[in-house]
Order: sequence, then C-alpha cells, then structure tokens
Amino acid sequence: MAVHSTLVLLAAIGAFGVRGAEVLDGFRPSTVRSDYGAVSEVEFSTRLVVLDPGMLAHHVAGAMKDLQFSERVWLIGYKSGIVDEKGREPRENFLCHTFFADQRVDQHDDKELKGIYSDAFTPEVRLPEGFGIPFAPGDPLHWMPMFNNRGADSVRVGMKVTMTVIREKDLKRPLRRLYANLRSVQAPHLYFVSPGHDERKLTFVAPYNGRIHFLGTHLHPFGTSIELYNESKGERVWVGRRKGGPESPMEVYSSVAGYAVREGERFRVTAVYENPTADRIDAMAGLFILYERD
Ligand SMILES: [Cu+2]
Repeated sequence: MAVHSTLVLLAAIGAFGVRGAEVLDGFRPSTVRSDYGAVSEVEFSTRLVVLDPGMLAHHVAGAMKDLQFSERVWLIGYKSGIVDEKGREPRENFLCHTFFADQRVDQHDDKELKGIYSDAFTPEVRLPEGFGIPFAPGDPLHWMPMFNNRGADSVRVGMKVTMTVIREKDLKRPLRRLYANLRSVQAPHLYFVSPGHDERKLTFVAPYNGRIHFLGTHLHPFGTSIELYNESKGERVWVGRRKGGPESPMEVYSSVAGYAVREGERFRVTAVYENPTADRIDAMAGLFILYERD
C-alpha cells in the first residue's frame, strides 16, 4: 500500500511541477447570471490520490497546488467535489474541506485572508450578488484539499474544483471586495467527540469595522449547529443548522445588507455535536467569515 501511495504521489508531483504555479486560464461561459458582468467558470482538479482507511483531515502533499490566474478576475463562487476512478461521485463522502487563498490557511485564526473555502456539507459557496474577491495575475495562490476516509478500505479518488468568476474585462459595474477569516473552536482543528452531547466555544475580538456578508460552516458528520453570537451587544448574529439528517447540507448566511461589526466587539462561536454512536467520532467546527471593511 505504502509503495502504491508513493508512486501515485510521485506521478502527481511530476505532472504538476514542483516549482512554477499552475496557471488558471481555461475560462468558459458559466450558466450563472449576474448584473455585474458576464460570468465565466474555470476548473482544476487533482490526480487520483490514495486515501488509506482512517485518514482524517488529511492533506495529500501531491494534491495541494500553487496556482495563479492568467488575468484579473473577481471570484464570486467556488465549488468542490470528489470523483472516483471512473469520474463519478462516490456515495461515501471523502471531502473534508478545501481552502483557496493568497496564503496557506493554517491554524492561526487571526489572519485576514483573500480567499474562499468549501466543505463536504457546503460544497458550493456563492457570494451574495454584488460582492467578489479580486485576484490579479501575479497573486500567488495556494489550494489545499483535505480528505477524510472513515471507511475500512483504501480508496483512490480525486477532487475537482469549479470557480465562478467575472473577468475584469467583462465587469460592467464595480463589485464590492470581501475579505475572509476562519474561526475554529479548536486548534489544531481536528478533535474527537465522545458519545452524547458536545459543545465547544471560542471567543474573539473583531479586528475591523465592516460588515459580515457571508458565513459558511465547517462541521463533520453529527455536528448539528454552529452559532455566531455578539457578546458586546448580547445578540445572536446567526446560527447555522443542518437542512436534514446528520450528514445533510449545512445552512449558510448570505446577505447583501450584511451584519455590522465594530472593531473591539467581542464574538463567541459555539459548535454543537450530538454523537448518537457508542464510539468517539471525529470533529471539526469552524466558521468561514466573509466581510467587507469600511
Ligand atoms: Cu474537516
């Protein structure tokens, strides 16, 4: 197995090159419509990688990418998915989460990012109309796909990403720029939940004046909700819940009007898991926050 993994990994590194970034230039018309200009999409994917049983929050070295756009674009949507050897979507979910940003998104939650995320239960993020994240050709971009394999067998899968953009040359009206920040209740992000109810909290102080326009969650199966609460004002900003059972999609917060944030206000993130099994389960819990600065 180990030899097999290594070969796949080497094949992937060889094909992508270890130095120069992969250039994103294969734009094609998107079915998405926007008042702000013609919408395009651009895709990239990993080669097939081997996921051994029990791999959690695993970033396969050969699957990460350094990327750059060939021209100025405004990112307005981001979608990721898993494909098997036949190019089909497997029934089990091997996607943990992915980050696409101007830096490696690590465990330091205070960092302001220019980027976006997706995960197993929010596989597609679409920014509210009128907002975008601008990228220039020279911007060094990093993409980190993270996989889970909770099964008993090794699998070979790949990850495919479709980005929805408005090319600067197609822009009819100016878009408003969003910044991003990740707030996770636990560092390192992976933790384990015993049978029953589990609640974890994180507090942080807002480092900017602005407005939150999008909140996306990252939870694993049996994570039931994640809340953002403004302690300074004593009010709930938003709580995201599952739309169905333990592995159904998560709600997102998406608002053109947004939620006003003042620098120095204190916020609390509360993540809830309900573990109905007799064993401990893997967990992550974070909020991906997209905001506009005043
Ligand atoms: Cu995860």
